[in-house]
Amino acid sequence: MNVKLLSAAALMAVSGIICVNHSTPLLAASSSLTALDPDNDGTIDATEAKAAGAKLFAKLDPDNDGTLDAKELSGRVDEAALKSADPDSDGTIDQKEYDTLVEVRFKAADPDNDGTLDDKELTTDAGKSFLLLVE
Ligand SMILES: [Ca+2]
Ligand SMILES: [Ca+2]
Ligand SMILES: [Ca+2]
Repeated sequence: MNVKLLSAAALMAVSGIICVNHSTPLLAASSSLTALDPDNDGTIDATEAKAAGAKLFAKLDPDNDGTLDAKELSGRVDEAALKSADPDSDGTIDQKEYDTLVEVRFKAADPDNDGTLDDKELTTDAGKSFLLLVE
């Protein structure tokens, strides 16, 4: 086999790999991403994050009094985070404070600053912290 044939074979192999990746994007995406990505573009944008956050907020607040306390947020927001997310210091997080917290964690999980979270960004520690607020 001469060099030209070899490189042609390598090229075919590479394009074959790319084709496989393109045909299976949904299999590669995490279930989190799929669930949080209604427009199905493979990333979570700020609007989708806010909508998912509002949905979880309602789920965590079954008595519908509009606030979440430390107990309702346990495992998602620790004491220190709750304090910093509670500027009116009433010990609970209301929907507006929750929105802000989602926004803060969204930005922290978006180091490339393109305004969206992709599958890779969601697997980082910051990404996981963000997911705790939206699913
Ligand atoms: Ca999306
Ligand atoms: Ca509050
Ligand atoms: Ca990003």
